Amino acid sequence: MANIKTETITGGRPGSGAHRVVALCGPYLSGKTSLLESILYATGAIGRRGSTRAGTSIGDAAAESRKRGMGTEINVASVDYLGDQWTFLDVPGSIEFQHDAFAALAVCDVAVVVCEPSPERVVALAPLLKCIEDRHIPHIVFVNKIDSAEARVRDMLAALQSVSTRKLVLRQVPIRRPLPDGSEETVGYVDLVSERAYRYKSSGASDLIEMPAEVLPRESEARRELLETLSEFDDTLLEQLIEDVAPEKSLIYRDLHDEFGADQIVPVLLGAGDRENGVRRLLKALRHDTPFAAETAKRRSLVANGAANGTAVVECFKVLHQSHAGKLSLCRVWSGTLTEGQSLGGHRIGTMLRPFGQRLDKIAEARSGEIVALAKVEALSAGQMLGGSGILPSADFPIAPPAVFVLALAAKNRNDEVKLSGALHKIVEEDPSLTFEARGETHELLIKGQGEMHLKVAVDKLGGRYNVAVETAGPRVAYRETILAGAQQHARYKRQTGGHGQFADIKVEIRPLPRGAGFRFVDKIVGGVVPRNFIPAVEEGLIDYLKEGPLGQPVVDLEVTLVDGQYHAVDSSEMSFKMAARIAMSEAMPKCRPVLLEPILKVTVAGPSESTPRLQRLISGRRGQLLGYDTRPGWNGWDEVSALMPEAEIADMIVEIRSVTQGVGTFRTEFDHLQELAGRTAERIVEETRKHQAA
Ligand SMILES: Nc1nc2c(ncn2[C@@H]2O[C@H](COP(=O)(O)OP(=O)(O)OP(=O)(O)O)[C@@H](O)[C@H]2O)c(=O)[nH]1
Ligand SMILES: [Mg+2]
Repeated sequence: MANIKTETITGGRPGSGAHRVVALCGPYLSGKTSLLESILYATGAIGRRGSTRAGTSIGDAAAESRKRGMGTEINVASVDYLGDQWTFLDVPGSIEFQHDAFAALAVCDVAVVVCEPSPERVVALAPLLKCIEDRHIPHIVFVNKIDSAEARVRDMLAALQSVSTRKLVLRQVPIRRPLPDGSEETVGYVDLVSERAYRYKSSGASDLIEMPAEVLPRESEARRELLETLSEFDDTLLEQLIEDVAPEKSLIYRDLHDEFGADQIVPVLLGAGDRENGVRRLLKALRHDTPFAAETAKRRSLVANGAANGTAVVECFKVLHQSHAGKLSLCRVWSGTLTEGQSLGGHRIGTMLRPFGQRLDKIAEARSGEIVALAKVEALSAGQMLGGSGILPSADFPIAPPAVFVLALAAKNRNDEVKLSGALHKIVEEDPSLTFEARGETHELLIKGQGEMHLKVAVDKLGGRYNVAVETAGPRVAYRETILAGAQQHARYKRQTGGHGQFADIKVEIRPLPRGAGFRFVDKIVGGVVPRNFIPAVEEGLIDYLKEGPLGQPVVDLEVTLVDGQYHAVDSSEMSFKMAARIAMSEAMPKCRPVLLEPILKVTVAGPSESTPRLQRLISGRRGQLLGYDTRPGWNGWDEVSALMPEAEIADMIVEIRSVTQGVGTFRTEFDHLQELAGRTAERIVEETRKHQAA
């Protein structure tokens, strides 16, 4: 298949009216939504600047976000800026909502990584930078909250470089002023290419000022570093530096543009998003250097999907279910123009909406590059492309991270069960990093996600948006039991009630089998002492009993042999042999030294190398048996610790893992084996099971 035709895409130079998409990402509470607010204000899209703290921002207007003062899903807002259209995708920073960040990164032309000015916290950027670098997304680092920065910018830069495999290029140096208490405050910046100095204002564009003499030595040092980095990719610039020729500014701008677009360098800008400081500088950098949709489509090798003669191709990156609008598929148009009422690949395009925070503006057409919400295209979900050839999976769309936190969920009102299942389907479609599963063996509905907060937000949505009140509990462990000794048992079932009686008599031999063997039934009846047609009923009776053994758990790894029996020509029936089998087992099993089996999982915990010893201690503290550790493939400076751990210790383990890894650690599991469990823990489990079964 051919690549998406680049000529069908408008633009290619700033001011041509093209649509470009920016992902605003970065760690939890680094100031992305506040920065978005300032961008909207600075570009004239809103007349008053709200704040996330006061609950008045355009972003975070969803009830779940406002309640917690944090982002819980993508905020989308488009603006007009100097003749171009820009859509900003402001994503939640919490690692528990990371999948939304990855979805936005999949479709953006550029990423702005917003971080706090604290060198000790750069570790929090690692998972995000890894995703951005793996996908070769051109990105800018915006060091935010510069007003409250205590560390020096050069230390911040060094820390950032330690988590970035791309070369960082500082574009600005701060102008600082000493405060009476001996500390300093940042009052402006020098732009290292134009060599102009600016003073921040509490609101609005910064003032151009004369370069303060005291900042000059730092400025020339930083500028030299910038030029040296650029010269690594440009021989002309390298020669000029060697010959001590001052390079033309146009050459520097061109190098910055090209090497940024090729994902070779990462510009670092400074600012304070909540007060518009550095915001216009950021917008200008975006305007000049952000690749256009056609270049992004090329970077991703997006296939044409029937994009001939201007046929539109769109990619869905997020689904929203709204009470009034129904299903909305948030899409990026990669080529062609989409018009309301048209048919695309066999699907009717109905109402089209442009999101602005919670507001949805109706539009009649969506052009290439644009972000649009398509109403009621039921078949279209995140990670799919829709074009002339219909719906196809989008090849490089990020896969949702594996679940690391599990809860059992139940509707408070039994009549709500159908409603609950419908609501869960919608919530999971909105957020593929959330899954649910009905687990028959423990009779639980499990909801699995990325952490406590993630699941709490899901529970809030169930109550708030779908009106289903639910209660949650820790998940139960699927224990098993087995036997350590064998036994022989004779059992007779006999009833005489008026006419037809019931009669069955059997003799069985029980013996333990090795782990993993399951249940085996052996028939050794000779001479028809138990007629052929009743033997399956005996097996059925055994299996029925084994669903819950003497310790209250399903019984595994044993063999039962039917060795002898008797029957009665009139009174015997399948039913009576089934009963006899049950009686034999209930009498024999307590004598077979039953023992509890607990599931043991192979666990691989990943985190930055400096946290490895703490992760090992955490595992040992949770009855884990360490198997070893190694470097994490593809992750610079990260380790993976592997261990065998009881399932019971894993349900809430992520909370502790995050607390010793600055929030970035994670783990995956796979079932390994069942292991005998004795002693006090076993007694406690048996007692709890009895209580639960009695309830
Ligand atoms: N001092 C200072 N505080 C800021 C700045 N930008 C944001 N904040 C504060 O930082 C906090 C978090 O801001 P948000 O904009 O909600 O952060 P966010 O990155 O969107 O947060 P999540 O989406 O939850 O990850 C708020 O209390 C803001 O007022 C800034 O430039 N300087
Ligand atoms: Mg936010």
